[in-house]
Amino acid sequence: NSMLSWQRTAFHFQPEKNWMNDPNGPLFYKGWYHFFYQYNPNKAVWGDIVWGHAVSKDLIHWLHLPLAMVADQWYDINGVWTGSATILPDGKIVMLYTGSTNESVQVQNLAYPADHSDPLLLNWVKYSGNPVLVPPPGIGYKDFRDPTTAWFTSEGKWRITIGSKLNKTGISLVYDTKDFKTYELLNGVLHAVPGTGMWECVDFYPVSKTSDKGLDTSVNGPDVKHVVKASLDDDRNDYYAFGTYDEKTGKWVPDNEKIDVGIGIRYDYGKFYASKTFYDQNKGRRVLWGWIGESDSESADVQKGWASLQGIPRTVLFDQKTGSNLLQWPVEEIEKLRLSSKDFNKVEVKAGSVVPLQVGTATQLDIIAEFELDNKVLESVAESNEAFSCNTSGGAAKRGALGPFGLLVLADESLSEQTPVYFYVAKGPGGIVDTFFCADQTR
Ligand code: DQQ
Repeated sequence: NSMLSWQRTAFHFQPEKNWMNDPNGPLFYKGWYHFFYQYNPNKAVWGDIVWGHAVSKDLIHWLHLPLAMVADQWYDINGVWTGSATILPDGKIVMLYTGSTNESVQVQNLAYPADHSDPLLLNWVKYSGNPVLVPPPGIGYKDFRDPTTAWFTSEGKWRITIGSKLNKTGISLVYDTKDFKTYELLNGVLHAVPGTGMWECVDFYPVSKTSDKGLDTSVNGPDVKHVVKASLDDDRNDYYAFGTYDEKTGKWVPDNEKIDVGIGIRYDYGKFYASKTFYDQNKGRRVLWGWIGESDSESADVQKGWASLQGIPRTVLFDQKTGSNLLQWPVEEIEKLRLSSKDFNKVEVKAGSVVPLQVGTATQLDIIAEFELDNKVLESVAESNEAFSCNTSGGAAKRGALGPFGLLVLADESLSEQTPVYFYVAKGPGGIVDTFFCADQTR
């Protein structure tokens, strides 16, 4: 493992060196996918945050560009923090981001490309009237950050939401604007969930109930569900929920309050944080970016000279089959990286067994696996009241009737070191079958 930690990625996005965290302002413009990210140019630990910038034709192969924005104004001198892009109907781009001021107050700032004819969007201008938003009365000056992409309302205004908290209740404030310079705070919040703490990097977007096309952020209607996602500062995971959005009041109501934002489903049960989607008008899909932080120590990061990477961008869709979750799939462009493949068919995995797969030599693997449960076994299993959780149910080692099953990756010969990426199927009251997808890093 000490060898592995020195390797750089081949598939995943990372800067040439030093520290990276949240994805920022992803967008497609004049033939290029743009990716901005929270970056420390000086060291492989968080701090001195500016916006790194890279472009790609396929979301997989990246060209590193100069920093897009640095901390050079009183309103962002302590950090150019997370933000989102909005593409206006005339094709112009506005960027909203959080600045940490000279007094470490979190404010929202407006920036835009210096030259819209430049497909690489190399130069960025910060609006002279910044900051455009300061924490409203009652909100902590360090609890006001990460503006979303704006969506267009039927009133002809743009609307954004910004995560915050009130005591231990996570909330998301809503603002209307006509010009991205002056804003009006709506009464009430988009949503609030007690006990979830500070909501970072809130994301809000529509998904289609009936089609597998992605939707522009402003789309609404009877065929649409709205996703709210929050990154819980206390828990360091990204939680989402489906619900109904009422444009008139600016409020969103979860479909099921038991699986509300922050207490229900996560995008990912490995390391995945501060994620953000964007609508890719090039391919008519919604794409999810998420930051994968390190599990290793800070000193190990410093020693190797870099820290963290971005997950492969994923296409997200409402799962019409279950109606209860999103379907996530690595963007189709990933397939171009497959130089050779090996197929294994009809592998039978008996209870308690490990089946070795001879994959040959490779430094990178991209695995597609399909599992089929024995129907007879499925039927014979008794219903259980026991709640399963990737985190607390004993990982990949504790056996239940229908799981865990999956793949042991990064395993040594003796299996003393391994990372199970596994499924767990639980049959609950009423015969309802729930499938969990987990990773176990304990070994
Ligand atoms: N990272 C940014 C903040 C955000 C946090 C600072 C989430 O804007 O809340 O680097 O990881």
